Amino acid sequence: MGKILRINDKNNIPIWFMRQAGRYLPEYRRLREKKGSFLELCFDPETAAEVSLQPIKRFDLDFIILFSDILVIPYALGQDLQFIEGEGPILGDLMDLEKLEKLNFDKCLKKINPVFETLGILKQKKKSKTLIGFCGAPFTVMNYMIERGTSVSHKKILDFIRRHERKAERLIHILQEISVLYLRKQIKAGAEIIKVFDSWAGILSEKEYEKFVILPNKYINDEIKKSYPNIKTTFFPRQSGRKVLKFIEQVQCDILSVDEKYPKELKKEAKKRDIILQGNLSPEILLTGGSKMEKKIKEILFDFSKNKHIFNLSHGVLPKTPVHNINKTIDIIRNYEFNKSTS
Ligand code: 1CP
Repeated sequence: MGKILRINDKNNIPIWFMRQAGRYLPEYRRLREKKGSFLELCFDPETAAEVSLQPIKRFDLDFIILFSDILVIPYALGQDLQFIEGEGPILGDLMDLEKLEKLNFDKCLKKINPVFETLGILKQKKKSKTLIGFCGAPFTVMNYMIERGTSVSHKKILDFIRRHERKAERLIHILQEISVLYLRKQIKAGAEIIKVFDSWAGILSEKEYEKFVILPNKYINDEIKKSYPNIKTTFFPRQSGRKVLKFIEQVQCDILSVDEKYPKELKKEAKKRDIILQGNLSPEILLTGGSKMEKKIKEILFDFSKNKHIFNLSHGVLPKTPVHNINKTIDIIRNYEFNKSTS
C-alpha cells in the first residue's frame, strides 16, 4: 500500500492535499471546458480517472483520491443535484422519509455506478500510489440535503435537528446505511483507504455532536472494519475542537485528519491509540506562500515529528492557489531534516 507502510520513516513523509484535483490546476480547467459540467466529469469514468491522476503526474503525491463529490449520495437517493459555476451545489426537493426508508439502497447506488468504474481504472493505473475512496459523513450530507446547498448560518439544519429530532435521527440512519454500502462498493472496486468527511461537525453542541457526529461515524467505522479489517479508515470531524478527544475514544480509526485548532492532548492520545495524524497546513497560507508558508510547514513537521504523520492541509486547496506554492511545499517537506531539533 505504497508509502503508508513506511509511515515510520521520517525522511519519507507521505503527502497529499485535500481537494488536490480541481480548478487551481490549468490541466483541470482545460478538461472541464471540454467535457462540460462538474457532475458530468464525475460520472465520466475515463475523465474522472484522468482528473484524479493530474495532481499525481504533476507533483508525484503519494495518494490518489477518487474524483467525485460527497453529494452524489443525495443524488443516488433521488434528490436533484446541480453544481452552479461560482455558487456551489443546489439540491432539489427531498423525498418523504417514509419513501426514503423504503428505497433499495443497492439499487440507488447503481445510479452512481460510474464512480466505481473510475476506481476500477485508477486501480489499474495507480502503480505504487495509495488509492483513497470517500464519502461525506451522515451529518454533513444531511446538512446539504436540508439546506439545499451551501449555507453560512446553517439555520435550516439546526432548526431541523432541534425541532424534528426524531426525523433527523431517521435521516441519519438512512445516510449511515447507504454510506456503509457505498464505501464497501468503493473498496471492492479498488479503494485501499477510505475517508469520511464531516466538514460541518463543528457547528453542533456537545450533546448534538455525540448523537449526530460520533455515533454515525462510529457506525461507519465499525461496519467497514467488520467486513474489511485491513482497510485503513480516515475521519475528518472538522472544527471539533476539544470534542475530537471524545471522537477518537469512540471511533477507532486509523487516520485522523486535523484542522488548525486541535487540543494539545491530541498528539499524545493519538500516539496511545496508534492513530496517524493527517494535516494541517491552512489553505489560506498555501495560497499566500512566501516565507510565512515556509516557516509554517517546518513548524508542522516539527510539531508532528513524534507522531505518525501524513502531511496535508486543514481543508481543501483554494481555487486561486498558485501551483508553484504546492511545488514549494513538497520541496520543503522532502528536504526537511528531522534530526535538527529546531523548527
Ligand atoms: O467547479 C468545479 O470544478 C467543482 C468544484 C468541486 C470539486 C473539484 C466541488 C464542488 N467538489 C469537488 C471535488 C471534491 N469534493 C473532492 C474530490 C477529490 C479531491 O480532493 O481532489 C472531494 C473529496 C470533495 C468533498 C466535498 N464536497 C466536501 C468535503 C470536504 C470539504 O471540502 O469540506 C464537501 C463539503 C463538498 C461539497 C461541495 N462540493 C463542491 C462545492 C462547491 C461544495 C460546497 C462547499 C461548501 O459548502 O462550502
